[in-house]
Amino acid sequence: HFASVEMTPGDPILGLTEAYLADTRPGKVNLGVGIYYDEQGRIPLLRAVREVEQALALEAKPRGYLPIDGLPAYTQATQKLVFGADSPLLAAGRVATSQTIGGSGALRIGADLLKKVLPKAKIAISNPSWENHRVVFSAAGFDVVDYAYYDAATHGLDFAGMLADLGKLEPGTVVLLHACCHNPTGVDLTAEQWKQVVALVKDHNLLPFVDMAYQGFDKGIDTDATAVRLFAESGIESFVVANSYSKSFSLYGERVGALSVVGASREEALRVQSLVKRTIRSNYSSPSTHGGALVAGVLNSVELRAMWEQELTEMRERIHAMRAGMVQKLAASGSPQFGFIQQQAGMFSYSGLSKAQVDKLREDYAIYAIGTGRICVAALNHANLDTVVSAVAAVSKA
Ligand code: PLP
Ligand code: TYF
Repeated sequence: HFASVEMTPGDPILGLTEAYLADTRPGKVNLGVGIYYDEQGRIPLLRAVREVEQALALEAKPRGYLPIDGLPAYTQATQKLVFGADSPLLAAGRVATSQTIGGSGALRIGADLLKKVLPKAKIAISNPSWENHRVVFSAAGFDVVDYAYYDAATHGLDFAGMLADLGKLEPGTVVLLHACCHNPTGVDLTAEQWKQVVALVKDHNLLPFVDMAYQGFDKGIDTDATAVRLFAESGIESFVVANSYSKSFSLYGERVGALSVVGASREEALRVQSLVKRTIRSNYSSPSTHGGALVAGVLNSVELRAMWEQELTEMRERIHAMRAGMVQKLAASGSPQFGFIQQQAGMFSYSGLSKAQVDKLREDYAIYAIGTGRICVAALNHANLDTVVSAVAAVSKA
């Protein structure tokens, strides 16, 4: 039956981790995959999460099925985090939120939902974007086009190009926007630029699909949700948000995310939610119990929520410190051209290193980065920073 199956190319990011793990050189550094590591180079288990986990273990609850759209304590807390506790949209009952299998699951359920509602619509993603955006929306049957985003000359945003491209899209086109900490570039919009994008999207009757996988990783929980809050205030009838707790709770493998669909009214949101549930049912029936219980346990406790916010702040500030340290040390090593790394936000930086330079980093220095030049600055620490800096300085002079 499977004789005709050919090898399908694997995920280049996850494939790089396999190569890294197989590397026996001491002092190797993995700047490939987007995971936050602490100062000791470990994936943290947050203190607030551990508290809930210990309490859950003592309770030893039975594991029945969750509702198709997840744990209500989880989806309600998620809505408040994403839209703001005082959001008029929430008060009006216009947001339909479902627990999903990570942010990736939210993207896929959202894609399947939109394909049913708008079968002819295309989706526009940034150039470049997280490669899985193309993979997921193509798999759901979408024609994927792109809009200008990154300007290699400035290592910043091509805002004029972005507005021009968005302005050319047909009404009804879905526009995928990264809320903050753009993956892979680290280049974000200012609040002022978001206002212009929101106005354009509204004017041209485009459908925004906001992907928020890094809330709290740049400036803070509310500031990082500026795009969502501006769409909410804009009077736009409908938009979609996928959010993920993988990074903000350091719960990668628990697969915790959510899909929120904003409708024109409470009644419309209820109808949309019934279709979302049908879509989830036809994919995987219902989400898993443990990860959602952890996040809900933290967000619904005043004390644990404060503890989590403190830990999130520590992660964010550590990333900022590593960016600053890298830029400063590179300048001191005779490579002052990397100042832009400090302006970029979140876990990633498009370093401007070429494919040949990235290959040299891996082959000669056991430092792993993505071929596009993307590095994960959240994997830097005081023990590996000097190694990385001297290698980057060496390959950029060669
Ligand atoms: N969206 C973006 C931009 C991401 O970088 C990620 C990273 O993993 C995701 C979505 C998916 O999140 P999750 O790991 O929760 O599926
Ligand atoms: O971009 C990254 O590195 C993260 C993690 O198929 C990731 O978003 C990478 C690839 C993938 C799933 C998650």
